[in-house]
Amino acid sequence: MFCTLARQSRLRSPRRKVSLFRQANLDSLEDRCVPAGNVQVEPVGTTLTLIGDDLSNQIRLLPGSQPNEIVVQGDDTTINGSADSQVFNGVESLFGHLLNGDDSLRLIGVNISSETFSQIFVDGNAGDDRIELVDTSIHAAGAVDLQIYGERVFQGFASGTSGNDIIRIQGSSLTANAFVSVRLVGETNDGGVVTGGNDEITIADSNIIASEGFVHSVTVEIFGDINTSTGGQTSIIGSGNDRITLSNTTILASSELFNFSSQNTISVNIVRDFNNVNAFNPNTFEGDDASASVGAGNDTIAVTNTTLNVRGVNFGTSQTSLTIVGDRNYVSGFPNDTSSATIGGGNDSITISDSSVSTTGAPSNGSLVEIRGEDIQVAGPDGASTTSTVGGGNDSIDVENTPISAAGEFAGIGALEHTSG
Ligand SMILES: [Ca+2]
Ligand SMILES: [Ca+2]
Ligand SMILES: [Ca+2]
Ligand SMILES: [Ca+2]
Repeated sequence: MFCTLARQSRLRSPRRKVSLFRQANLDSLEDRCVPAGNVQVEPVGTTLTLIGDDLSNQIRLLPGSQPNEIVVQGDDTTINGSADSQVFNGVESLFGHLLNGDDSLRLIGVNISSETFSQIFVDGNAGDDRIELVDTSIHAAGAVDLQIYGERVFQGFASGTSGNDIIRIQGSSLTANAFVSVRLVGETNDGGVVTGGNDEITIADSNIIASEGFVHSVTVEIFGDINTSTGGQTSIIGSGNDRITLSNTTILASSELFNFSSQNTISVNIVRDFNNVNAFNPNTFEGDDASASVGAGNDTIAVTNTTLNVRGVNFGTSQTSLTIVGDRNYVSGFPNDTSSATIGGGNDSITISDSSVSTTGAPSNGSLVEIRGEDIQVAGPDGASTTSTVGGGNDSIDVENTPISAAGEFAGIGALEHTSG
């Protein structure tokens, strides 16, 4: 899909015996999506802002000679108008908007640490974007907040994009002494159109850890598509063939060093397609028709070789929860107005294997794994017309070799809830 792939595979090719015909094809492919343009990179306090342009920008963020030093390298893309890489010191947070074009932003081997708070926010915007953290370490004494969006589409912004994005956290470490929050979203769509929306979202070989403080909380949210319509809006996402993978990863909230901690929790939520429709129009304070639809697609969610563990003594509660939802339709109606949410058919699969979910250390401990093929909530007053539709297909849910356990002095509850649609 991406120009980067086409380019790299050609560059790595040991032999260059390519027929003229094929050469011409490759060249035309590259011409269509050749990296270009300029990314404006500016430090604002300890935050590095990266703003692309409407061309296909391709940049790498590489480590400098010391922690919190970042080398920004453009690949056929200029940085602040220059073809040379540029070095920035004292970086604790990143804020990126890549705008139109098939953009690539990759952090490779970057090392950031903060005595307070670190936030990494990247929005690929319209286009088929690739956003990656590879072998990267982000640590903060307080909180780490990572948010990556393939695009955030609105009625008048980024609408019409194909939105086939790749978001990948690979071999990386996100750690804090209190809070770690990770939010990876293929697309949010508030009243616009996404023609494709086939996203690949991966967390692999990584550590997401809150420990060594007084309160420990880890939140991971992965959404393929979030379609939100209020009164008067129609939100459309195309095929939505999303692939979401969480593998070989440790997610830990631990108070082992401070046994007077009050709360340790882990919450992991993975939702593939989510339509949220409300016929109330917040601008007019009246009702209006509203609809949201995600097209058919063969989606997969796989959680493999992954550990979710809350541990260490505390005086409050410890809880670990893993929730996986295939299709979620929430519809709220308004009298005399029509609101509908539709998710097309497809052969969807949800797999959890060779993983564990465990909670220990508090007086009361809970471990909950909840898998829902479909999660539907429809509410409407008298006179409202509300519809939720989820297409058919051969869906499968498999849970293999995944112990769920909780143990405590007073209470320990481990549960697996399982509904398929
Ligand atoms: Ca883009
Ligand atoms: Ca761009
Ligand atoms: Ca995008
Ligand atoms: Ca999607």
